[in-house]
Amino acid sequence: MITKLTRRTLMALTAAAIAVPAYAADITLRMSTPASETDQRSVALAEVFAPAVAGFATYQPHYNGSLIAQGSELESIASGDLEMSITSAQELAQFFPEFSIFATGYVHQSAAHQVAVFNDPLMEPFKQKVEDELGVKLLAVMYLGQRHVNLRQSKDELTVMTPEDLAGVNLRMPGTDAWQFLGSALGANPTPMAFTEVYTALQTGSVDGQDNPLPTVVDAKFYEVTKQIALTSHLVDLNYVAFSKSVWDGLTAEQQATVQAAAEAAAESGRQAQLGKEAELVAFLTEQGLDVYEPDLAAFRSHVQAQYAGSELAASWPEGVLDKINALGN
Ligand code: KDO
Repeated sequence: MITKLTRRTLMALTAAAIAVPAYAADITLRMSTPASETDQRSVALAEVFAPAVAGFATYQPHYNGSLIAQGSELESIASGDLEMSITSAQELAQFFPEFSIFATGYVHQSAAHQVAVFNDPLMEPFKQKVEDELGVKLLAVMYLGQRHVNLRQSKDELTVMTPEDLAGVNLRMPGTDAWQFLGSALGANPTPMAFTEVYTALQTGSVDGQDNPLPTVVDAKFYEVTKQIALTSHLVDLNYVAFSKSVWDGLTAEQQATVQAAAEAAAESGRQAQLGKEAELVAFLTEQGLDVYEPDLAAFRSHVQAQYAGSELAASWPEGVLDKINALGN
């Protein structure tokens, strides 16, 4: 949990970083992510973003959390030690609790809904706060996909139809409050763990399962060490292309426009690729011997929504924003 002191320290660091503008002629954009090089968001940034900005900046990606540990990327951008990351609403909620609204189960309905929300005026105060207080610009929304429950147990050993079936299941979730809340809201026993540790934890049985979209289950090879996927679709998950404001402020207006367009184009390319993979991977996973099936979605939705209603997280959501998000959906 980030303390108020830490947040004040970060704001001071950010102010210091902003005071030293980057030189637009020779810019290296270090990007750190826990994702692999073959993750569709990584591919999109390398193949679409990097060439678009190559005239004035060198894009330098670092994968698998090899430069900065998962969850520390925003602090690193704020302190001037990193230029870019693929951040999450859950990570932003560590600094600004109201971001938990975008990390809440069964709120976003689709990739298109995410884009509509990100481009809507409702998002402006959220973006502005991150920029002003953390020195991070959120350039575009990336689609990670529909998260599902992926377990070591076979379906014969444990069939997951309702949240009650997850009672006592040690479900790895990423290590922030918003993620842990979601794990509990699903009915499971959430265990915080960095993404890069998950394969081994599943292999050795130190957790019973994890939740991620199908393309991640395949890319990270979690299917090798698990036996079933209950298609709970509990979170249509997103990330943001996060960019250092101090670097941004050192760019010319034309370069800023190029960076902005490049981030949006990469996000769109990654979104289409990820949607394509989601559509085809049930067949692949079934061929690998996993049981992939749909539980009682109404039971999961109503249980999860009931956990958020009246919660401390929900108390941080600005008045009327949930209604606006819902109105932008179906
Ligand atoms: C994960 O740790 O499960 C997660 O899916 C959380 C996302 O916000 C994102 O950071 C992602 O990992 C990494 O990019 C690895 O795919």
